[in-house]
Amino acid sequence: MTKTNLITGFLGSGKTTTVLHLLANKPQNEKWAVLVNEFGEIGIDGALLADSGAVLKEIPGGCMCCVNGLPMQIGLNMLLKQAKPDRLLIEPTGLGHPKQILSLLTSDVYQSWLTLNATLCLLDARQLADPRVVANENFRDQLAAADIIIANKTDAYTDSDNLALADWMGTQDPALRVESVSQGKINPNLLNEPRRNQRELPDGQHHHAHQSKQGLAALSLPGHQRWRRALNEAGGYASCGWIFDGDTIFDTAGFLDWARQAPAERVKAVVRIEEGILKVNRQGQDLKIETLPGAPLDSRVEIISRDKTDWNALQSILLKIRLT
Ligand SMILES: Nc1nc2c(ncn2[C@@H]2O[C@H](COP(=O)(O)OP(=O)(O)OP(=O)(O)O)[C@@H](O)[C@H]2O)c(=O)[nH]1
Ligand SMILES: [Mg+2]
Repeated sequence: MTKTNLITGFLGSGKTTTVLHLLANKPQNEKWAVLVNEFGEIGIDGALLADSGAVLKEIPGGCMCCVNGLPMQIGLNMLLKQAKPDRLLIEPTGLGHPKQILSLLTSDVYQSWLTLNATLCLLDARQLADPRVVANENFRDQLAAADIIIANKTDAYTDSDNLALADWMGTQDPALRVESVSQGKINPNLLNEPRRNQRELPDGQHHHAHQSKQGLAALSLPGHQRWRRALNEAGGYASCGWIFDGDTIFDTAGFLDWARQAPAERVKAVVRIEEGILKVNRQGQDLKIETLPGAPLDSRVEIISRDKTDWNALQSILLKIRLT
């Protein structure tokens, strides 16, 4: 039986950071797996989680309910039945609704394969001050479906964020466990807490543009194409992702300027630069930049925005800052 936890939380709240922290503290003799589903079609979290010591399966392109059909189940089956991990961490997209994935995990098919432990929901309390986030059904239902709330990014909270968090907690069941952390540094023992939450959730927003989906096809670059892009749109958010071939090298300073200035909630990238690999992860003003030696198989860039964005203008700059 694979001990399984769902790590939920709204867009950019720190799910992948938390998963990386947990993997860094994994007991050496245990085999862990991570299933990650992203809103964007290109899929960057897999690259951010690469080489972190887990068996990784990435399902890009939408919320779990849309991929609930085949890719999600194939990914889950592959991990459980072939990899047979001791533990499985599932990171659904921050823009998705938790109901379908929870129903799938508690369905008969998986009862002899996994034990569903506590669902941990990451919360960036600064988002409680954003009416558009608070009104978002996915944001609310992720919190409602959780067993433990992880108030993350406490290093960045102001007094009013702390007050907003205390006010929000005042509206919840007093028994609800809330842990405050930064950089997702939770106590790994939280993964052993049981799943107790039995709340009936509504079905959730389902205004997805299924017909525009390109699904897993967007992951590869056919023929001699140097680059391509893929779009996704759902629940008031839109994403544009680009994938470039392995020979494409970006100008480091130019790329960092582009990533800092792009008018978007979220910018994620793993690209090739002259010095090696550049990883960029931006949520609002939170920005993480890493450089690593080596060359990635391809370069991937993804932007998520809730306001109308001129993707072509962003794209033309991106194309100009290529060195090759
Ligand atoms: N200031 C601050 N930034 C943080 C903290 N934890 C994570 N971040 C930053 O927040 C951004 C988003 O973190 P991720 O872990 O990628 O968030 P996520 O929930 O996986 O994002 P999505 O998968 O896109 O929904 C990154 O730039 C992180 O470096 C924290 O405790 N404090
Ligand atoms: Mg993530």
